[in-house]
Amino acid sequence: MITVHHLNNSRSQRILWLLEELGLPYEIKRYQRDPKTMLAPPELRAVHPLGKSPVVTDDGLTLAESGAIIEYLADRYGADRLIPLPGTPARLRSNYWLHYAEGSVMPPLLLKLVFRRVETAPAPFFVKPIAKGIAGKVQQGFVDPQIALHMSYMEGELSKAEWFGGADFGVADIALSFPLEAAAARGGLNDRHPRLQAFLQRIHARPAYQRALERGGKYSL
Ligand SMILES: N[C@@H](CCC(=O)N[C@@H](CS)C(=O)NCC(=O)O)C(=O)O
Repeated sequence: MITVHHLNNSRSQRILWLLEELGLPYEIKRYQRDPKTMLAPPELRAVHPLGKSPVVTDDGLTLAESGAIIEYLADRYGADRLIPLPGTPARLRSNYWLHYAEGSVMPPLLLKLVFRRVETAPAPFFVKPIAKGIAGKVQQGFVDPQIALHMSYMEGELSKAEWFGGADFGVADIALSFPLEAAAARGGLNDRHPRLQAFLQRIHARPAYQRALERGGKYSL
C-alpha cells in the first residue's frame, strides 16, 4: 500500500492529487505544522532524515523530493498516462518542468515568504524599521523581479499549448501547481498572467484535484 506522509498546507497535496488522477489506493499519515515556526513535527524525521513533506513509502521504498516521487509513481503506476515515455522529447520536456518547479521557480517564492515574515515578525521597536527596510529592499530589488520573470516565462509557455507538457495534461502540470498557487497567494501571479490564472481554474475544476482536497484536508498557502 502506498503511504503519503502528508503535512498540512504543503507540497504533499500534489502527491495526493497525482494519486487521485491515477486512481490508485493509498493511505495518508498526517502531520501538522508547528503554528509558530511552520516547521514539520519531529516525527517526520523518523520517516526521512530531513523531516520534510512529501515523503512516500511504497513496497519497502522510502521516497522524498516531490519531483522524484511524481516520476516514480507515474512511471510505475501510470500505464503511459500523465507521463511521456522515457527517452522521448516529450519526456525531456516533462522532466524539465519537474526540476524547474522545485529548482528554479520555488526558491524566489520561498524567499518572498521569508522576507514577508521578517517584515511582520515581532521585534524590539528600534529593530523593526531596520528589519522592515532591509526586507523591503531585498524584495523590490531581487525577489519580486525574479518572481515576475518566472511568471512571464510560464505565461508565455502556455501561449504555445494548453498544458505545460503540450496538448495533454500531465505530471508537469501537477508539479507546477504548487509554485503557481503560491505565487497567486503571495504575490507575483496577477492580472498580467491571464493564461496562468486560467490554468489554475482548469486544474482546480478537475474532479481528481477536488477529491485530493477532500482527502488532504484544509489547504491554504
Ligand atoms: N524540494 C522538496 C521540498 C520539501 C519541503 O520543503 N517541504 C515543506 C512543505 S511544502 C516542508 O516539509 N516544510 C516543513 C519543514 O521544513 O519543516 C520537495 O519538493 O519535496
